Amino acid sequence: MIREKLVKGFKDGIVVPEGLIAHGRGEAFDYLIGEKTIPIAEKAEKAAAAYLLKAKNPVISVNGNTAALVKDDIIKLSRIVPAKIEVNLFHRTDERIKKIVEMFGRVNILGKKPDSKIPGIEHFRGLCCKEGIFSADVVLVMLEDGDRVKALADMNKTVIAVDLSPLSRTALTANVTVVDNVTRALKNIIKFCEKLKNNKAEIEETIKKFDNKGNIDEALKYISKRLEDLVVV
Ligand code: PTJ
Repeated sequence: MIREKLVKGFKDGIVVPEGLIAHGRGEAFDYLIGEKTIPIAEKAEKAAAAYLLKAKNPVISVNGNTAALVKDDIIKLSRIVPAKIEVNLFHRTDERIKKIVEMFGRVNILGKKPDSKIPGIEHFRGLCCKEGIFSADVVLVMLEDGDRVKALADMNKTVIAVDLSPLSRTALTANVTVVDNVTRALKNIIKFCEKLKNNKAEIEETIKKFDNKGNIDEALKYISKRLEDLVVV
């Protein structure tokens, strides 16, 4: 079903060919973690919810793959936080931006008229909106390019990344790395937002306790142990 959604997105001009390749890479890591949310991902999802709820101007960044796969969950999450949504494409064309904005129907989406630039990122790839990503304190990115995550971190933003590869530059640069499939991750982040909303003490405690580097190490250990357990001697 996930593949079919992406293929349809590709045929409709929402997903780029590179998005299909990226998905294949993600699937390989998903097999390695057993195609389920592993405990360390759940920890990161709770931290992601805490950071989003604490933020003053949180923004959810949307690309072709995430529009095709998890549009409804993005809308749900944006309402519960509440957070702005901005279409921000790596392979940017006005036509794709327009199509993705249209997919979201009446929901207010930024990105159509960029008026700012992420410093250090090549012109088209760095375009963004002043009231959205440019001024955001917390940005949620999913299936994102490493350079852009580094550029956002250099702007002192807290970056939450959903990326199935714990080895990607995105995963290693983000402040909160969620090693999970975006199709499961958003649902879990929504669940934690519902739980943490109005509980300031638990939000603070979750952020204080979260150790991203330790969490990524645990993800690698989990994969390694799983492979060892799968070996039939
Ligand atoms: O729509 P655009 O123009 O913004 O382009 C989007 C892509 C995805 C093509 C672009 O951002 C890109 O090239 O991304 P990368 O650098 O290929 O990184 C994608 C990362 O997402 C890889 O580390 C994959 O393992 C991971 N990934 C792929 N599918 C999923 C995933 N992570 C979570 N859930 C998935 N379903």
